[in-house]
Parts: sequence; structure tokens; C-alpha cells
Amino acid sequence: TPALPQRFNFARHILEINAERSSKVAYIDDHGTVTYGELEQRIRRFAAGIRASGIHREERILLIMQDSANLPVAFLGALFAGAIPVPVNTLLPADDYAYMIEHSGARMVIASSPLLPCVQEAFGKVSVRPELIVSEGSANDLRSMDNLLAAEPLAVSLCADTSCDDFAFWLYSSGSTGRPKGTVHSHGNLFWTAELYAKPVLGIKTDDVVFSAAKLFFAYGLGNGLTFPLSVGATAILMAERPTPQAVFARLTEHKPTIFYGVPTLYVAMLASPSLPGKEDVALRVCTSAGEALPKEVGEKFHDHFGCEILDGLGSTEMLHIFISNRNGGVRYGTSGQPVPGYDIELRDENGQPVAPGEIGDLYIRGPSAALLYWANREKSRATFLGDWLKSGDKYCADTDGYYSYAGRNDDMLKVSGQYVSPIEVESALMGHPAVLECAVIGKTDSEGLVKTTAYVVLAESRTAARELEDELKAFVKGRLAPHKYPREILFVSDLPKTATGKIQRFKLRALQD
Ligand code: 3SK
Repeated sequence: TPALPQRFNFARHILEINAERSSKVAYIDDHGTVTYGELEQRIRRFAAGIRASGIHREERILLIMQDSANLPVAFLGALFAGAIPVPVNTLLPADDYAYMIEHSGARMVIASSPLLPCVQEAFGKVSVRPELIVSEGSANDLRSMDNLLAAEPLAVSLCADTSCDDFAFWLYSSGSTGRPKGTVHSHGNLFWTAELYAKPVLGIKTDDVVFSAAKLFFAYGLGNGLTFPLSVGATAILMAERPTPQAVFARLTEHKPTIFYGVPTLYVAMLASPSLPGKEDVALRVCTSAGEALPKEVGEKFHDHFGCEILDGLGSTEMLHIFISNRNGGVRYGTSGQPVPGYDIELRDENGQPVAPGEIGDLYIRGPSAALLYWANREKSRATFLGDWLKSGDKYCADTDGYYSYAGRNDDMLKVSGQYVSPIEVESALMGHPAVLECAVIGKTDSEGLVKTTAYVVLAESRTAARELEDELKAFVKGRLAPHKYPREILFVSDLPKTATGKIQRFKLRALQD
């Protein structure tokens, strides 16, 4: 593993690695292709454009952008100038963007044009006025990203002279209570995920073509579609639309990626689809899965069909990417695999002592890509970043061969389609509906082995349970929260199990399903 110099700017590092590849395609997106030469020009133009707009070192730029080559341009252009890009989920309601605009103190917001109505609604809810730029297309009275890119490229000598430990970018991560946390990462962290995971575990090489169903605003997608391919001069496919099986099949068969990164719900949907392409229609060499545990049968079925392994792994926004993973040639479906060399893993009991193989413990990780802190959140930072170690909040179990298996969360958080869902947040949204007297939300494992959100609802006296009301409540939650958070099942009950002090016992509801 190469050493990381103390003075290090990740964007500059990427430009240096690819300096001799100017005519090679870096990105294929919905609009066409972008070569490494064009990418470099755009990154340096973006850096010059934001500096000319008065953005200073360490000032935040919120990126509410669908996947296209403009997103890596903005992300790396901001790093090059020493500003802090903050890519955020593109499916959030206006309230969440309003929170992020204020919490991050962003001086600039770049939004894809289809997201403008929601972003402008968010602007109506905040007292600050960052500059709003529209990426792709134009909108009345708004400056376009093309206009920002009209600046003369910033000279390489004027690239921000950052250290490997300087703040580089943030990613928002959700918790069971409270607002999302601004997870602050350094320039060096991006380097380490590529060196420790992508190169040795995936074996990513220059001639790979990669495609990630997980979008770039997720830590998983950011590594998959930006850090990793650009660290070796590979080609990455990006698409703005939702990763439906059809949209994924179209890319797998047209552009023939060699590495595909998915999540369990998508693999299940792909395998169930009548249009699943044949092995001979694709060029897959290796696939990955993260976000939630990949059911054993799903991995086996995919391997039988395509003759290509899915490497299930475990990562986190706080560690930036995957630190436990299966490897080609040693895959054990149903497990998250073994620690990635460069990361140390400990499973500890409630007294902080290591647990024996086969026993469940709290997962702690040590490694060089750990985030530095949660922005402006001392309490949560202190509870998570414990000296060299990071407490993940997951429970795990390791066998005698060092393969790790998921055993649940320490809190009530659910992972649905690879994204965290706080039951408390969904319950609060449901409680806003006049028909709901009280409710409790839990995760239920379906026949495929995947977690789906289920709400137990006690209705107000005047209301009776009906299919229409179930649909109305689902639509009500969808209108208030990000779409992945709505309950897939609503069960009407006459009361909820509670402690003597009135606290809802979600564990009793969970036990009902076993
Ligand atoms: O959910 C995961 O396993 C994951 C993987 C890579 C990066 C980030 C995350 C949350």
C-alpha cells in the first residue's frame, strides 16, 4: 500500500493519476460520455468558478444532484478549491433540505433541475440565502452550472494545499432520534477506501467498466462510482433514474460493465424479473452488495445464473466504505465476510470485553478511513468516535474462521433497501394523521429474507379499519418523509404492548412475528 503524503488533496491526486489518460472515457451518463481530459478541465473550471463566486476554503456547498458527470465535477472541483462538498439524498422532502441548508451553513447549493421545486420550497423555510445554481438545463433567474464552468480552469499550482487530515466533505447519516448527522470526512479517507477495499478486494483495474445502482450521494455509491474508478482510470456508468431492474438491465447489456454494485432488494427484484438478461448478454466479473445483509439464497441464485459472485460486505457512512467483506474464491453466502486488511474489528460485550466466537457482540471498527466527527454534535460524536475505535451501533457474531454475520442493531433503527429508517420518525409522521391514535413501527422480515417496515396502528374512535385507510396512511407518510420510509404494511390493532410507564414495547411486536 502506498504511503499517503502529509500534504494531500484528493482531487489533485485523481488528476495526477489520470494525467496520461486524457482521451479515455471516465464517465458515461444519460447525456453522453466525458473523457478524463474533459473531466480535468471541468474540475478545474468548477474550482475557478466557485472561487470567483466568493466561496472560500472550508465553506460548504450542498449538492442536491441526480447522478450525472456534473456530480463528480462539482465534488472534485470543490475539493480542488478547498471547499467542502456535501452531496445529499435527492429524494428528501423540503423540510430536510431546509435543515441541511441551515445546519451546514452552505454558501452555495447546486440542484438538478427536476429537484428545483422542492429545493426552492426549502429556501422558503430558511433565513439564510446561499447562491442557488441549477445543474443541467436552466431555470429563470438562476445561474446554471454551465455558466459556472465557463471560468478559465484554475491552475494546478492554485489547488488548495490541503493536508490528508483536512476536512474534505460531509455526508449526512440518519439516526434513530433527531436530525441527520453531518459526518465529516478528510481528503485521506477517500484515498484509503480505494487502497484498502477497491484495489485488493474488488481487484479494480483500469480496463474495468463499473456501474453502481447505489447513487453517488450514498457513501457506498460515492466509492463505487467516483473514488474507485477514478483511482485506477476505469470507466463509470451513471444514470439519473431510479435503479429499477429494467433500468439496470439496459445498462448491463448496453455498456457491459465488468463490476456491478447493488443492494439486496434490487438483486431480489432482478432475479424475479422476466427480463433478466442471460449470462452471455452481460460482461460481469464481480458484483457487490451492501446496505443490509444479502440473503444466502439470493447470492447463490445470482451466482448460478450469471456465474459471477456477489461479494456481500459491511460498510458505514462513518467508515466511508466497506470494512468487512467476502472475497472472490472464499465467498460464504449469508455472511458479511471477513475483515478487510487495514481494518481491525472487535466484538465487545456490554462491559467492553471481547466476546468469544459464536457469541453476539457490539461491533467496533478501527481503520484509517474513519470520519473525524459529526458536525456541531458533541454528544453523538463522543458516543461514536472513541479514540482509535468507532462504535457502529450494529450487533455482529463471528465464527471461528473469522466470517462475520449480522445480528441486529443496538437501537431500534431499521435498514430498508439499504437505507436507515428510524421507526420513531415514521411513527411521528403517522401520528400527524387524524385517524391515528397511537402507533408503533417495526421491521418485518419477508419471505425473501429482507426487512420491510410494518406499522401497528390504533385508530381514533371515529375511524374503522379499511383498505382505503391503509393506502391513505401510506400516502400520508410518503408526502412527509423520504419515499423509502413509508410503511409497506399497516396492521390495525386495538392496543399496543406497553411498559408500566407507558413506553411502547416494540420488541413484543417483533416477537409476534417469530
Ligand atoms: O451499508 C453499508 O454496508 C455501506 C457500505 C459502504 C458504504 C456505506 C455503507 C452505509
